[in-house]
Amino acid sequence: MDAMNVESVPEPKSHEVEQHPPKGWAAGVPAVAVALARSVKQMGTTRTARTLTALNQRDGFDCPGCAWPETPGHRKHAEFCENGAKAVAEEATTRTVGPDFFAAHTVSALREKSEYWLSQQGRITHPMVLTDGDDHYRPIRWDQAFTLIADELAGLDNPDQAAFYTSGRTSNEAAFLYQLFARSFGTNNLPDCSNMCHESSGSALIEAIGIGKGSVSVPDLENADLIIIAGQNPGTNHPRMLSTLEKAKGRGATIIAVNPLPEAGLLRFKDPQKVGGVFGKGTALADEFLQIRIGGDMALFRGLAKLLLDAEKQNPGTVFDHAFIDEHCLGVDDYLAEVETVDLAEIVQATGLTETQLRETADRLINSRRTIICWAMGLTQQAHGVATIEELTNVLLLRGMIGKPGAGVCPVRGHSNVQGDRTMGVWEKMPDDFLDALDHEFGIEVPRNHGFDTVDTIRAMAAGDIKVFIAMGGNFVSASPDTHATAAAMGTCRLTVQVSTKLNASHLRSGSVGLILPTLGRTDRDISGGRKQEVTVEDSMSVVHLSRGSLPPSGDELRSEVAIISGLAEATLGPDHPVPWSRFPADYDLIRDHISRVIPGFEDFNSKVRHPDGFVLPHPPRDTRTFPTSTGKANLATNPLQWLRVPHGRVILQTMRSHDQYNTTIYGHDDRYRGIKGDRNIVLLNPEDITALGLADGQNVDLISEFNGAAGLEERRVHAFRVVAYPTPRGNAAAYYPETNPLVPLEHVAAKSNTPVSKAITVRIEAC
Ligand SMILES: Nc1nc2c(c(=O)[nH]1)N[C@H]1C(S)=C(S)[C@@H](COP(=O)(O)OP(=O)(O)OC[C@H]3O[C@@H](n4cnc5c(=O)[nH]c(N)nc54)[C@H](O)[C@@H]3O)O[C@H]1N2
Ligand SMILES: Nc1nc2c(c(=O)[nH]1)N[C@H]1C(S)=C(S)[C@@H](COP(=O)(O)OP(=O)(O)OC[C@H]3O[C@@H](n4cnc5c(=O)[nH]c(N)nc54)[C@H](O)[C@@H]3O)O[C@H]1N2
Ligand SMILES: [Mo]
Repeated sequence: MDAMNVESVPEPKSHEVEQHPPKGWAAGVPAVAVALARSVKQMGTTRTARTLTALNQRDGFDCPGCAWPETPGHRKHAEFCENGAKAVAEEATTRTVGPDFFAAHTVSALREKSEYWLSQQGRITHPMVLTDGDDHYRPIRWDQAFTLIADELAGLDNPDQAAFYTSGRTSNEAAFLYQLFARSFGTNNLPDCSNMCHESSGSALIEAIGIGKGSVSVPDLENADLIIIAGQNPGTNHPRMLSTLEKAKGRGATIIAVNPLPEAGLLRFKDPQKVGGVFGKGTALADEFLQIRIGGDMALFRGLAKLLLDAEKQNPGTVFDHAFIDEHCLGVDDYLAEVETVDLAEIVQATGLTETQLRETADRLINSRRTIICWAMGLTQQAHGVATIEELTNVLLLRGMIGKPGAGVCPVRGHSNVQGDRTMGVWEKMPDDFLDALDHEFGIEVPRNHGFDTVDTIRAMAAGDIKVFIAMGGNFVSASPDTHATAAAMGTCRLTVQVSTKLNASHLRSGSVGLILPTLGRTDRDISGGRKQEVTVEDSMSVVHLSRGSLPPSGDELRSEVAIISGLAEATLGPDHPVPWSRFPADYDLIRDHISRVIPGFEDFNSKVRHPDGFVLPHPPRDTRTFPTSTGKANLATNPLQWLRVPHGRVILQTMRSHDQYNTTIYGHDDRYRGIKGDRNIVLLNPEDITALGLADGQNVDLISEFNGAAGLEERRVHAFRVVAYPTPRGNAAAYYPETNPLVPLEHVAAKSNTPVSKAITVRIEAC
């Protein structure tokens, strides 16, 4: 189909890295130019125009880029950002990967290719199978694929030998059917990408306020006095958030960025959709940049709590919201007793900030009537991530900053429907009332024991306890920690099945038998039962709305996720199963009707979701200051203070996204805002660390992670990374995900949430 198809996407020559000083501003004209150039390259001009005008419009499709919401009532023409447009271009590409491609490439040869090369080959067009001992994927008919899977599932000793992974792009309808299928089959083994993402936020917020979702809306942000953005790089990962922040700023909000790196989007922003943004200097977004040491955030919020407590003691009744605390909170006395013991010198050491910065930030908190704290992976992917999020929630609760306009918690989600997938029941430990509702709705009996999350699935695979692995999207091998261990674990399965849009490394690390099932994406037209089917998604602020793809699919063999799950369920559970599987593909309204009777907040789903802006799900703390926790109150957790000490001669490494990738899908090699171009195997180090470690800028090194596991010191190595001098704090390094995932120990996980610690790996550096 496209001449660019197979061989012409070159691998970049390694270490041709070009470095420019990091950019002081984000977006602007270059952003629009890059977005358009990439779109035209992937799909040509006509399809580009058609696609970008339908993006995030009321009658268009939801951007597969991120979960940032659209402003209600204000969806404007061309509501897209550079990285949303790139995400769309990658999906709507006219390049294809079909049987010819797989005939031309052996699996062993493809294993040598980078994720970038694999990503750039295009959309998968046919169901393919890799049988034991073969080195080529070969075409297989859909019905044969379903029978093969059904037979393997039927042959298991028990249903818990199967695991059903989900990535966060799956629609609500598909997610609901998928978990229903897994549970009807008999297991709660539903690991998902969220286990590696915002699980720490969910764990902390469910305990603290009774619901694992953010409590603010876009208008809340626009009307806040103070917005703290910790451990998040919105200029790259949630670019539309910058417009919201700009608006907030225009109304007088103060913005504080808490990050080890001076990320462009946090410092200054040029809105490409405004004349001023095109020609002017842009808006300075952050009023204060707190360059924190990796893992220092819990100490920061504990230190702020101590300064609030001191101020409250000096002027009783002026700092804490006593009426709110008395009516709604538990655990305040214990928490404040712990806060009392804080030594500010330790906070300074843990955070790398000055006492003046801490005092100024505390004053800003005290003077703000409406405070919002936003966060993402810099906080969640830490061993003490849950405690850190509990701590920041405590600070908000002391000030009564939940359940009133312009204030609250704002965990900024990643994948465009990761929050919706959870609402639909994709979680290994859904509460019993949800499971009871499934039983009642369908006349079935689903299991109650908790299933495996992502890390436990890998452990179980390695122990030989998972025989069939099914993935609804994602790239399990590359996104998970400990790449080599995870790849080996996948290899122990009898069957691995991946429902995918694009080729990735997980397809090349299958079980004895591997299946790839090609599916429609968010941009694709979905016609079934003689009509155009629509799906729904939920954004980061609990707004549910429709998404309608419009592009002609890459081939006739592609099927919707709904059709694939229904076909699979019918083959596995038989025609007499009480769930009417065969009726779903032709009528997504029917799925929504079931959802409306199972999940609270979805009553009248089909009519509510046809409102132009969709509808907002209930959130008791936000709506009525009620806290559906085990105690019925908001709980302030008391945890011992935790922060990271850098061992002598080592650095703490965080693994993050460049400006030119979507998780494991690599678009290119231009991390524009950080000024790094041409290579992804790089490690950012503070210039003084480079000297202290006896290294030189530009030198090639091996990175060796050191982890004290159950059996003693474990070492993991990646080879030939280039040292790049960068303004990161002393003792703190940074490198890209997924290239550095082989360094993340499978056993190094956050307490309570079991999230891999991808932002704090102890690393030794050796010249190579
Ligand atoms: N274009 C694009 N958009 C995306 C994605 C993508 O890959 N590409 N991925 C999507 C997904 S799934 C997600 S989860 C989100 C991720 O969005 P982010 O969380 O913004 O993603 P990361 O690149 O992991 O960035 C983490 C940020 O935390 C900082 N950080 C690291 N350690 C610490 C720490 O200890 N403390 C503090 N305060 N900061 C720290 C890093 O310097 C970095 O700025 O983005 C979503 N949107
Ligand atoms: N070291 C390190 N590791 C990390 C992270 C980190 O910051 N550092 N971040 C973690 C986070 S936050 C996340 S969310 C995970 C991401 O983990 P995943 O969600 O598993 O990974 P992705 O790279 O987003 O998955 C990309 C693949 O999804 C498929 N796909 C895309 N769109 C669709 C669709 O509409 N339907 C279907 N069925 N398939 C589709 C394509 O085949 C594509 O190759 O990675 C985690 N891993
Ligand atoms: Mo994520």
